[in-house]
Amino acid sequence: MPNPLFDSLFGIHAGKTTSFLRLPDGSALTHRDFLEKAAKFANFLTQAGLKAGDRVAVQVQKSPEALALYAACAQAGLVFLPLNTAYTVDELSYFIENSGASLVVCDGKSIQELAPIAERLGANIETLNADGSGSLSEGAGGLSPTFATVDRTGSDLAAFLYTSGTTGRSKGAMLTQDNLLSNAETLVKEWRFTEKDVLLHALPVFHTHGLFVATNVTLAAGGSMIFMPKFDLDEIIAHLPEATSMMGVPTFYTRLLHDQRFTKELTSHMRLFVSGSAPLLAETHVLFEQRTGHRILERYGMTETNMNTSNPYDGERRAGTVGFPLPGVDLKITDPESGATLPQGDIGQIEVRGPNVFKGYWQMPEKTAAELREDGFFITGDLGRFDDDGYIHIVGRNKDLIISGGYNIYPKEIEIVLDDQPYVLESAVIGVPHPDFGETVVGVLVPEKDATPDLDAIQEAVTAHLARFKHPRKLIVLDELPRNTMGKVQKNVLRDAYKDMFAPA
Ligand code: MCA
Ligand code: AMP
Repeated sequence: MPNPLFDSLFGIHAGKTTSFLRLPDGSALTHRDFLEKAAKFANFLTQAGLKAGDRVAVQVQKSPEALALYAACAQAGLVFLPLNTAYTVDELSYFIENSGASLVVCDGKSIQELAPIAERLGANIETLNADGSGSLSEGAGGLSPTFATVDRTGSDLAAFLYTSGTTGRSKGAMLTQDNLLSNAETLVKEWRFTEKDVLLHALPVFHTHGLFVATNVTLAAGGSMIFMPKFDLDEIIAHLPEATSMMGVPTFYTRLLHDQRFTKELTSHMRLFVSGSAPLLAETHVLFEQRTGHRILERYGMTETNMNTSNPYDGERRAGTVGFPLPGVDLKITDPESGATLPQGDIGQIEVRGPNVFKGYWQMPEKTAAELREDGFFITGDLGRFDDDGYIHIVGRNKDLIISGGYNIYPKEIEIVLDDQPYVLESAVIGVPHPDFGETVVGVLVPEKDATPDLDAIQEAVTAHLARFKHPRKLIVLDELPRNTMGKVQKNVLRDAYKDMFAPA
């Protein structure tokens, strides 16, 4: 019975006794071990009553079992909904409620807080800990290591990824089997992945980059991964000699460059370094080549679209650009006001269309219609231009977004919390350059007349509501916000005023 995503990424490896996941402690999991774990989970999930199309919300630490749960959802036709481990209970409640998840899988440490929420929302709850233990593994342990794969078509939903927006309300991006599979297959070809590849995997597996790019590409190629729980400089340096390739956000590469152990010798055997999720400074690209002799391959994607463009594997990887549209992806630069395609070289908004582009936002037809045109073009909110050789340069954003260490942060979400605090009249949240994270969050507050907001209490309130990576690293109090003649807050003026706040001394 066909299930394109499961068959092409996982099923093809059935019975293989070659390593799929190599763990930092030296142990390894073969494809067969991995698929057996996945099948047991799939049996457990279906016996618990889950049916094709049901959503499974997952907030767990990175582990082989976390990945097996993704495979299990694919095999059972369930919609996998991975969630950042940094999200607070407040944030999680929204995702569980909005998605109508039938099952929540969380770390044992969160069960007390999440169980009442799951119950209120009518979802079951299971635990999966970083070491693979928990009620999910216990329940699945005695079940069959084979599972009759559930029939699906390419247009069926495979995953939801939540992405925030300018209104501060997160939207569930609905990704189909075809979206994920077409992109993985394209990237395998473009980046020349084969079964000989060993990918150093230090990204989280709850976002596109670590899950649908790094993992799916390795699976589609039949390669293996050195599966690190997180980015740890010492561990990366220790395991680089066993790898052929690595994918990371720019912070990975700037941190490596700051370490003198990261040398040409250490990387001479490597085939490929890929960067994405945030702009890689041309300066980092150049320093990396000087140090290692490798040119980082930069690509550009989004949660809603997976990967859109890539620098070439063969041919010039041009610093400061994101390369060319991937095969099958149409990309145009348009006038943000009229939507008309602009002449070659002009700066405008980037729109993309292709098999990679998502199906829309879950139960948000107006938001979908505002960003996804009827002819299939998705308005990315990024600003860019083609250069004379057809390379795409991303020059800015037409959306109020901060990217810190590869994580997206929508200022509105933070402003809503800040505006709600005692003695705060209004606020503006901006991103300023940061040497490690690329950008970081700064909150500007205007107090009510003759009042003095308590900044410590405000930080506490932020902590209660929002994931740590979204917290302002600095709060600034101003008498008023700069505004243009239309009354709109001029965030560019604020960004300019505080641009050197985190500059190295
Ligand atoms: C951790 N912290 C952060 C971040 N990460 N703060 C701001 N931005 C971050 N990205 C917090 C920690 O909670 C900690 O808080 C403090 O900052 C310092 O943590 P540190 O130990 O330095 O951080 P880390 O644990 O080493 O993590 C940094 C990291 C990580 C390795 C850059 O954030 C990471 O793996 N980022 C990758 C994100 C990613 O996968 N993005 C892809 C999205 P405290 O002060 O309490 O100690 S997919 C996407 O964007 C599209 C589709 C695409 O094109 O790929
Ligand atoms: P997300 O919402 O997490 O999917 O992040 C997508 C956004 O990350 C894009 O809209 C871009 O603004 C940004 N992005 C991803 N890759 C790159 C890149 N190589 N250069 C610049 N920005 C990027």
